[in-house]
This record gives sequence, structure tokens and C-alpha cells, in this order.
Amino acid sequence: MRVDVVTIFPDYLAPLQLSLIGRAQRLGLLDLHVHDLRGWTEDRHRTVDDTPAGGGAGMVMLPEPWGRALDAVHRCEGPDGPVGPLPPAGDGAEPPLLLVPSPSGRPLDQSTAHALAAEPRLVVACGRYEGIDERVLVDAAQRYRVQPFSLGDYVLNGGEVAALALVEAVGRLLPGVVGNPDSLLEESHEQGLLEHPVYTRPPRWRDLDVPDVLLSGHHGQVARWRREQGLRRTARRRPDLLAALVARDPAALDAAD
Ligand code: 6GU
Repeated sequence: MRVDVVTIFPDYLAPLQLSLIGRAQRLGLLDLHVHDLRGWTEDRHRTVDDTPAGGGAGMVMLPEPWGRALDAVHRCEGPDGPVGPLPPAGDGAEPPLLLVPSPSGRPLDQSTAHALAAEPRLVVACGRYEGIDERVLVDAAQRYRVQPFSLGDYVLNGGEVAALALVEAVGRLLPGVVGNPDSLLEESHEQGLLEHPVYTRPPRWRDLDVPDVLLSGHHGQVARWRREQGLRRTARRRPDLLAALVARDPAALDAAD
């Protein structure tokens, strides 16, 4: 998968060189390109923002640099020309997805992460300040599938942290990135529920014991205990998830045993 991120703070994305996602890039499983939006400015001060039309607080990102950036990145070019292999897309292929981090986007969830992991190409446009001039997204819709997304109901200073979260959530689902793919199946949100608590050695620590059942060697009982713990935890912390699961599949909770 190819991912292009456009931002005025390319250094913000540096952690993607670490750990699993860094390794995925070195293995050629993820082709990540981070671009500095200011590379597409044309004035001496490399200006990317201006005051909001209609007045009010804060600044809005200018359409011109964004328009040039999204045109170039669509052709797999950075500010200085082509980067990486040419577009995987040919005739009949869907236009690339343009993901736009925004507190007013649709909240990202695990099923969306799976859908994104099946795409050949993602472009992420990180806004700052009060956001990007709306006409940029209207114009981009001519050659991208534009998808604003949010991390949750709180406000960040810009899209970079959301881009980090997105690339990590999607990147770890790409084939070969996580060593043991079975470990993906049991995680929180994969079955619409939260995961059960986990323990390791030693069996007693600061007067606290690992639950006996986990040391019993009885796989059936362990599986039942985990399912029940996951359910309890979901009911307590995220009753909304439980309600949504039962609404989708009224028999979802019957499967126990
Ligand atoms: Cl994706 N962007 C910004 N700026 N703030 C957010 C967010 C995204 N998700 C939650 N808050």
C-alpha cells in the first residue's frame, strides 16, 4: 500500500519510522511518503493560511497550496517531482481515497481500518488552525474519494496525530506486518467487544494473583472465562458497543459455550 501524508509539520510523522510500522516500510509492505505543504507555496514567506472569510478567531488554510499539493500527490509527485513508483491505478480503478482528519469527520473505527487496509493508495491531508478552505475538498472530489474522519469527540490542534493513529491502525492490518495474524483476531473491537484482561508471570505479585483458571491448562474454561470477562468489561465501560452488537446481530451473545 502507498500512503502519502501532506502536512506543514513533516517531523510530526517521524515516529512512523519506529517499531512495527517502520519495519513494514523497510520490508516494502508500506510505501509511506510525507510531504511538506510549504513546498507548494509560491511566496517568499511560504504562507499557508489567512484570516477566515466572514471574520472570527483563528486562521484558515489557503486553497492554492493545497490545490497544487493534492494535484501533485495524485500523480505521485512531491514538491520537487516524482517520488516512489508511479500510480498503481490504471483504467477502471477507483480514484484514490483522500482522508481528511477533522473533529467534524466520521469517527474512525476498526471496521473502517480494515476497509482502508484493502486500498492500494491513501492520501492524508493534515489541516491545522481552524481547518482547510472548504473549496479544496469540493475540488479534490473530482479526482479523489474524499473522506473526513475524526479520532473522537475532542479537539486536537491539527491532523498530524490523527494521521499517525490512522497509519498505525491501518498499517498493522496489512498482510505480513504483524508477525502472528492470530493475535489480530482477539483484540478489542475485532468482534465488536472489548478484550478481556491479560496477565503474565509471576503468578503472584504484590499480593495479587493471576486468576486460577488461566493457570489451569483447561483451554475450554480459559476461552469461556475470557469471553465472559470481555462481555463484563464491555457492559461496564462501553454499553454503546454492546447495544450496537445486539442491534446488528440479536444472537451475537448466545454463542457462549
Ligand atoms: Cl482527526 N483532527 C483534529 N484536528 N481534531 C480532532 C480529530 C481530528 N479527531 C478528534 N479531534
